[in-house]
Amino acid sequence: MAQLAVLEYPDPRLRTRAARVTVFGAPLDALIEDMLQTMYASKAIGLAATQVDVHQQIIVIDTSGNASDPHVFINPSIIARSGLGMVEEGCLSVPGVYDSVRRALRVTVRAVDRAGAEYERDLEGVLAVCLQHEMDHLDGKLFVDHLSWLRRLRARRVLARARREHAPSRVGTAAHP
Ligand code: K1U
Ligand code: ZN
Repeated sequence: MAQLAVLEYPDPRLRTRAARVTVFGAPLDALIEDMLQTMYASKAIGLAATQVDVHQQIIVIDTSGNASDPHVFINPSIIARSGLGMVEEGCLSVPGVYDSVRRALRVTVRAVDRAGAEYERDLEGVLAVCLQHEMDHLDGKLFVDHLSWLRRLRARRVLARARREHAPSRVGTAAHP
């Protein structure tokens, strides 16, 4: 298993629309294991393949808090939704930015599992919200795209400040003092 690098906003690869998975088997299983490891190591509750620069419709989610309930959604589509609420979200690809997005609180998803078998599942609460967030990634969309321009501006400032604070300090050389 390997921990994968996560793309960060404004990387244009995050805007790629993912293709449907058509080939199942060992390479897909290995990618899913790597995505789960990456999600757990990052203390996240979800991860879309887009975020690790793989542009196929694959999502992993585990909202248990103790890595005990992994869900895998391949080629997902939402076939029913109900209830609306404002829910605070974060994103590994937009580190340090948290804001509220209006989402359906209950959804029914149709997807296929690692073996290629189709299933339907009713989801609610944080699981439903996380699935919508991750499906946006597969469409090349980020949660900040749902915000007003003022809140997006604030998010960009938070990101810029975080990058300045985490940037390695420059050490001068004789040629470039
Ligand atoms: O980047 C991602 O897609 C993962 C993201 C998923 C997500 C979090 C909150 C609401 C919707 C979708 C994260 O897990 S970011 C990590 C984080 O900030 C968080 C972790 C647990 C609960 C809430 C937020
Ligand atoms: Zn995200």
